[in-house]
Amino acid sequence: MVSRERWSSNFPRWFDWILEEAEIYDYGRYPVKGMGIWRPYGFQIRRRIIDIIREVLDGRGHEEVLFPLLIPETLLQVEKEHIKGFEDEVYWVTHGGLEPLDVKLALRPTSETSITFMESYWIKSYRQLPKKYYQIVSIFRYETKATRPMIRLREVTTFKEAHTVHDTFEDSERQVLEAIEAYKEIYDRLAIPYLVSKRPEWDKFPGALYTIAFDIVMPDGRALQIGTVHNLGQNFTKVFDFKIQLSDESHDYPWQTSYGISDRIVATVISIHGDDRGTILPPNIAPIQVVIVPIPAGSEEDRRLVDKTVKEVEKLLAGHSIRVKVDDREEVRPGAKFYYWEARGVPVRIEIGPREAKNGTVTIVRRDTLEKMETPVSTLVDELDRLFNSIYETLKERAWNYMKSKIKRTTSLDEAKSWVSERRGIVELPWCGMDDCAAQMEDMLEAKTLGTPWPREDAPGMKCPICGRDAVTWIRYSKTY
Ligand code: P5A
Ligand code: ZN
Repeated sequence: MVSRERWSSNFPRWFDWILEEAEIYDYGRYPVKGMGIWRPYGFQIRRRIIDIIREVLDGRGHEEVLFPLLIPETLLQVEKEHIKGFEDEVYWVTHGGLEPLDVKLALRPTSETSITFMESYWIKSYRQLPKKYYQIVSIFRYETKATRPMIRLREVTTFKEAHTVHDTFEDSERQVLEAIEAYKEIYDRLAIPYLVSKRPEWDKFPGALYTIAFDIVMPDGRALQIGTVHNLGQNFTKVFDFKIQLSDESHDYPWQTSYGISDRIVATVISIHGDDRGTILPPNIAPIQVVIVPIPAGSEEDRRLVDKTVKEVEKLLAGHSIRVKVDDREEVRPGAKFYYWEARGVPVRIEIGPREAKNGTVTIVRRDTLEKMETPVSTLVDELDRLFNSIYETLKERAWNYMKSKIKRTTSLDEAKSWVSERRGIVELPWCGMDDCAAQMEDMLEAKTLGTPWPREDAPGMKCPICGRDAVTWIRYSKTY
């Protein structure tokens, strides 16, 4: 049993507590490290998030596909930077039964190689482009940093990977922008804030020209990368000798991008909207949007009236496609039920006692502010509609304000150092653009660089705190997950 923890003061423990308390995800019991189990309540949250991802990508012309889990070593090792980046993270299948395999098979750590290989058969002409594929699958990475539920897994079970092909570099650049817009839309719909950075050369995706990353600040002040968009250039198409016919009849290697998000997006929704009582789910992804708790009191007749009203209200809401649940457990007292559903993040609680039943009203409690109000049943559906909207807006604004308060722009290395070491969030310092200076700042701050603001920002009149030269932009640092 993980004991209840405060969200603000001991976030990692709080996260373990909520996954267990709300029966979202079982982690640490299954006898393979880095692999967790989605329990029914968590699975439903995850499914609704995946629905949003699909809607956003499908709406922007992406096509869903499904590739094999196994990638032969001969494919995986074609792109040199790529295999160098992943070689110490790959799980290998070496046997089929008792027979050693001729060619080792990797459990995909990502699918650039297998997808590019097949695209070279399917795509012959610029007329077929742009092409935008995606799949939502498990990937495997033998992570050596401390594994964590949903956040650093060895089996990433909710890996959405998009892969696109273009006839020109310009079109791949346009695709990077589109991917960033698509991700913003996904995060927005989950009320998740984000900070967009261009990763430094040494931290880009293996095989990419450059990487744009989305980060958020978790409640413990550490940054978590929640998504990345890569321009792959012609790096993969060249090594797979994948050529297409261009509009001027010539032949050339096409251009690619890829972008991914993972289980981390679920971890983020649960965490960023939490408080000491548990999580607070945005109504659009909450498996249960309204829980009705009958308040038993008064005479036998009163109780019957309450029961009848509860059933009527349940039917009314279900009839309007509101995901409603009646908690009619007799052995549990109302107070314990409140606690139970608050931890699970149900956005709205309705209480119905004899007084409400007689008046034709219900008492509504919103999970985000814990405000109480009484509403006539006759206008309840409209009221809930308004409330769901208001809860979403409140969560979003709260999360954005929280993140903004965790980002500090400063010219002083000392101030930056105390900001990150006290786990207060991300710092931004002026930077001359030299890798050496960025690396020195990493050492001095004992923090990782997230890279530079995207879109790019100037730092007029500022000096690099390491070498004293004119700063060309800002650079971000933080303790990270
Ligand atoms: C883009 C999709 C890629 O793999 N290939 C296909 C590209 N990019 S990435 O940055 O390496 O991963 C995409 C996102 O997945 C999350 N992530 C993880 N989540 C949980 N556990 C892990 N071990 C893990 N590794 C990566 C990150 O959010 C990352 O941005
Ligand atoms: Zn410098």
